[in-house]
Amino acid sequence: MTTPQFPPDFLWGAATAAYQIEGAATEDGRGPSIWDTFSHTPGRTVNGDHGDVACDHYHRLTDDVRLMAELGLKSYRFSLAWPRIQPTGSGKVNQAGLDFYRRLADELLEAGILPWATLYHWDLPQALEDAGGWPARDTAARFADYARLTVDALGDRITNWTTFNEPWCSSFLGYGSGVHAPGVQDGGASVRAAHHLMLGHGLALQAVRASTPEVNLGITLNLYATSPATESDADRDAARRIDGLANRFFLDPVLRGEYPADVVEDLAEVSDFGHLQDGDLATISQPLDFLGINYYSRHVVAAPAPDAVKEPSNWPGSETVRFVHRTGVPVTDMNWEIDAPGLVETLRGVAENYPPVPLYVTENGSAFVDKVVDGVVDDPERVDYFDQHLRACHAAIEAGVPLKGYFAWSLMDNFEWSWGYTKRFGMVYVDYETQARIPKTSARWYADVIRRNGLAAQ
Ligand code: PNW
Repeated sequence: MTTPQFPPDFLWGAATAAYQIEGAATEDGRGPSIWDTFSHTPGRTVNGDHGDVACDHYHRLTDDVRLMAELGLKSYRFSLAWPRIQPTGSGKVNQAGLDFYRRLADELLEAGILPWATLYHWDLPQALEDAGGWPARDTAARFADYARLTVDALGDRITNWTTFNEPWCSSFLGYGSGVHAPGVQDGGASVRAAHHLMLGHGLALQAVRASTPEVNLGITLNLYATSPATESDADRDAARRIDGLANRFFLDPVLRGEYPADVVEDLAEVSDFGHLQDGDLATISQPLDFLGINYYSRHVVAAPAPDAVKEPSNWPGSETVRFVHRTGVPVTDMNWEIDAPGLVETLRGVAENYPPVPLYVTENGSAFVDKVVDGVVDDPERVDYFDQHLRACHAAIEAGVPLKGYFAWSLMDNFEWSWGYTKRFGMVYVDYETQARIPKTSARWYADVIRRNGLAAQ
């Protein structure tokens, strides 16, 4: 019988992102972002869903913080909408935008909850996209300005800041396959976007440290356990490619100041890296105070079929690699395989192969079809998902991984990007008609875990 206990200062949290929950898309001077444009373009999201209202969190902040306090959260990870703070992405600050996040931080602190802020969770001001977006180098400089002025304004009460959430998604989903905003399908542009996102991260670290040196700074990457479908050389090469693009293409520049040579070679047809300038990799690899890892699943991959045709893809240069499902492995409502050992593998992989840095799981969670029955939402599959993955976190800590905290994705059901409101990741159910919040069984369960600082006997 095991009853895993976590270290006394382990940071228990839950996460959300601005566009997914706030709503109030045109209020108090907020400018349009690429996600407003994208979601209002017919055919881009399921049912044409958009974030105009979402969970109406912008107007329900006080109630939502009370809910977090009831769950006993030690920390809350949220993102700031750049277009609330700089409606066109540069120049004059919109005071009302900063005020909203100042109020959020104050209410959290009042409730004893540590604010954990992300500066960019995908809502690029549309004006900056019109000027070239992430494939354009100047966007990195605009981001550093926004980061500096925001942390200058709020760094007295928010001490933990993440530059970017998942640059893999912003670059390869946004500019490669186009399934995310801005919906561009151009492999070369996606590689430039990835570089400029990382450059923006490095420039922001420099700018913020020069101006508000006392805050902790990091970045969040979405990492995947990756394995070949069989032990054949061809499948193993496919796995190397996908591990390269999903994981090492971001980890290596940020933590080691270099691009992985094999991935650069895989990308040769797509990009000559002419956008890479002297000094960029030194800028990108500024020391971090922490690394955030979002973990959801494992990629199991196989060599391309002989007749495979290249199409716009999340995987530039490796467009035809096949993603397979193992038989008998359960999946979530996203059709993502549930693979908790992959989280141990991922955490150990980072801890063992890169310079030491405190780690946080900044997202982990699952979508399932939830139903309200007699006012109750029972979600045993989600409880089981969290339980397995927290056991994985515990195993990683036992193995010596410097894992300092865990944020469940998500605090509440929300706008799941191109899936709109059809996928529910929350521990709290949201009725989008009434905006009622109903804590699911998993929320009660998580509150118990936090209270005990550990898991129950198994
Ligand atoms: C992450 N993929 O997104 C995001 O950080 C969240 O905003 C999101 O709600 C959550 O995971 C659940 O999806 C991802 O296609 C979206 O591999 C797509 C992918 C990965 C992460």
